[in-house]
Amino acid sequence: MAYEPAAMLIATFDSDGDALVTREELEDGLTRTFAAIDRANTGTLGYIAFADWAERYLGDRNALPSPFEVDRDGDHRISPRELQTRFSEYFTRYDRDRDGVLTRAELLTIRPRVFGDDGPLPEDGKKRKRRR
Ligand SMILES: [Ca+2]
Ligand SMILES: [Ca+2]
Repeated sequence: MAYEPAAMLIATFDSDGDALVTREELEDGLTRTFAAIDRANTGTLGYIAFADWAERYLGDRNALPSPFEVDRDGDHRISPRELQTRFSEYFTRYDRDRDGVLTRAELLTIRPRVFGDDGPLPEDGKKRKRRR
């Protein structure tokens, strides 16, 4: 069992301590992390600043999501909306029972241990189509 970096970050956004994360808590939490890195208040983060964000909040500069998948319009800047959109997708993927709330169990990734199989790739491990 493991927590993906994005799942770990989402878990920290539980602001009322009930160990559940709502979409509202997710949005508020992301807004706070964005503002903490965007100290100059420019409104967007370049890829270097995004790596700073990832290092601080995901634990590693190369942790997923990558800037390439977050930067939907490809302008090499990460806007708050782009960050919210990417994490909204994570929320949808993790919310297995579709009740709009993430439990710790839903955030946990359980990888079956099968010999010769390194487990299912998370959705984000595969190449994603840029746009549909
Ligand atoms: Ca962008
Ligand atoms: Ca749920």
